[in-house]
Amino acid sequence: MKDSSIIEKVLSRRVFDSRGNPTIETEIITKSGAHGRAISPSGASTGKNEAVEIRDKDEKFNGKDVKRGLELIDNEIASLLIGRSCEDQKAFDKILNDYDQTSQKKRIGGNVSTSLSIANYLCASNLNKTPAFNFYAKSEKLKIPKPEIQIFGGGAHSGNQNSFQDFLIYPINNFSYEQFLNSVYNIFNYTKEKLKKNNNFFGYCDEGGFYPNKLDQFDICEIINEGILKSNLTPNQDLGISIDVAASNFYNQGSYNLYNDEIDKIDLTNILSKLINDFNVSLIEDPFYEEDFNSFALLKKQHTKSVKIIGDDLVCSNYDLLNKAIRNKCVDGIIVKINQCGTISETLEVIQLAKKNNIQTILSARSGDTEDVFLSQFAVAWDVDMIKVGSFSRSERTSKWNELIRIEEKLK
Ligand code: 2PG
Ligand code: MG
Repeated sequence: MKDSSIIEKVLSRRVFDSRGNPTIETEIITKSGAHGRAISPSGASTGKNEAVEIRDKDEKFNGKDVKRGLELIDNEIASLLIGRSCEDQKAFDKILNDYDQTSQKKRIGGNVSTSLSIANYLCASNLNKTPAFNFYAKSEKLKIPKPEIQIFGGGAHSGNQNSFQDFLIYPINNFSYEQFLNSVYNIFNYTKEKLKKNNNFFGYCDEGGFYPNKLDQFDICEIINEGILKSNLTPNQDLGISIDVAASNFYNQGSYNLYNDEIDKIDLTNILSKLINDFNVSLIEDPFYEEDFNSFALLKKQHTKSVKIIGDDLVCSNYDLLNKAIRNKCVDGIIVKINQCGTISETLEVIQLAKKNNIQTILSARSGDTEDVFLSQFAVAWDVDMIKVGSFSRSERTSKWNELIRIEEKLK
């Protein structure tokens, strides 16, 4: 073990995320002064099988404070990490998991482990004087993954104003990153003007996209299609439309409450089929309740040629659940979120398993995110297929799109 890689200090503090909620920031510093710092993001429409956050549940910050997690780091975990090498990420993450000993990080807290694990990874990259986008790179030829950018938001991110959670666009054609961002700018602004003109503008959701009033999923997709055409592009040829249904959010005991209508999974399948057939939707995330593997598989089979089915809450970046989804032919791709499993090592294992089985990987931010840009860097280093960090407004979102602009410059 190089002396310079030995961890000397583990610092922690309470900071605030993009919803203004408390969250954990940690710093890992080695003897030689190498340094990594990371903030834990936080989801709102969380999957049942995610690593759980530990929060204080007392009066302060409406029960959302993270003091207990900070005390855990300072009083118990820091001493387990100090004196170890930051360069052995697996050993570092094993210490966190050995301390925890639960299946969902209930003891250590997914928010504690995520922040520490990422800070350590960034520290090792700093020690090696290698930018994080190139650190332990998984491909010879680094590239910017396809971005998925939100135009409309909904579900848990908008006070449930509209039922589906995300309506996004992504490049199909061989666009440069710059060209794609230019079209997103046009479509985003076209949408804003159109909503205002028709009195449908209600607000901005947690990830910076619009949420309208009096518009359903078909109206919303209609506007996105119009926006694409107005930018002299063709839906389904140049740009794809994708949806995160986040169906668990409006599911209750066998039925789905869509815009206050109780419907069953057959009705929901019909709605999704219409979006695929008539509204150019070509990528659908979490179309059904997170435990309904069969319905995922059925929809995938019905529309094999025209749509890709993506699992987020279904898989929760969990190795065993991904294996189950692969066995049951449920998905073409998965959302990967570091804090769903809680460490870098587990995230990389999931990505590896996905790649081995030809499953697309989409690295994703959370709806409560921060100014940190490590996600853009990791997306390039880990050679994921796509990246999804929200919309084209709010700095915790644009910071990540902007970081990809900087990385692209360096890759030329
Ligand atoms: C999702 C994410 C990010 P949340 O469902 O894909 O959009 O939302 O972070 O609230 O789980
Ligand atoms: Mg999702």
